[in-house]
Amino acid sequence: MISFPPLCDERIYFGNMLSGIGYALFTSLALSLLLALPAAGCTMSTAAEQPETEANSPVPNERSCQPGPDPDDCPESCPESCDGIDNDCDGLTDEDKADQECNLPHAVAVCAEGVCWFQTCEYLYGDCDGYVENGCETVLTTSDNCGACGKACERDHASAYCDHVGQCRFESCDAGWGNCDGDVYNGCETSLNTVDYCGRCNRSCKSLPQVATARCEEGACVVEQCEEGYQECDADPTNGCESVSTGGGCS
Ligand SMILES: [Ca+2]
Ligand SMILES: [Ca+2]
Ligand SMILES: [Ca+2]
Ligand SMILES: [Ca+2]
Repeated sequence: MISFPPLCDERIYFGNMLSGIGYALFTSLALSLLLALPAAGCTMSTAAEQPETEANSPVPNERSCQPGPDPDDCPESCPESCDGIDNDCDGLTDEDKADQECNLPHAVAVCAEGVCWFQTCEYLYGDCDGYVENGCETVLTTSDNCGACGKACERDHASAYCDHVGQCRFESCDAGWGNCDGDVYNGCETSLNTVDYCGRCNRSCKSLPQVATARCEEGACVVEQCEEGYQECDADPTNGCESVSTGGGCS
């Protein structure tokens, strides 16, 4: 088993930030981060500081070791392992091949100074439970984790879905509600059962012809009182009080 040291704050921040950026970008940034961490105040553990673990111990011989080139300096040659030792006797310690041992599910981890370091998550995966050991266990294309850990895909009074790239997509308004400001991020913010927005966004009961007062009932305008000299005779509120009053009622 390979041990993974706890993340320092800068690493966590960097990982979260990267979860919203393209994978191609973060891979290059992740490598630069590795080089910049000590100077940035993110103390990097060294093999000497780590508790005695398997990762810091000599690798057992069962890993297809063979006699080494030098009986004194390198008596046996083994596959390179992330342990601070030049296992394969090529003069390089924990070189690229050791990174392959730092496998975490859906995560990028590299070997440095004898220890595997969690770098960041693969695109559309998140380390949402905070346990490095299981890597980035959460897929970020669900309604509960859409693009980021814990970021729910919800819109007020509307249906929405999380798409294949972790973007929350507006779908449609709930009945009786309208997206009258055109902003899908606040969902369908307007009740469509008011005098100003009756049944749809651009229908106001206040602007009906020759109507003094009207109300909205279940998304339809209802004339309450006509302006003087007019009357409502055709039971169609959309044309307001369409008839000139003769004083004798509707004929
Ligand atoms: Ca080596
Ligand atoms: Ca995890
Ligand atoms: Ca809106
Ligand atoms: Ca009418």
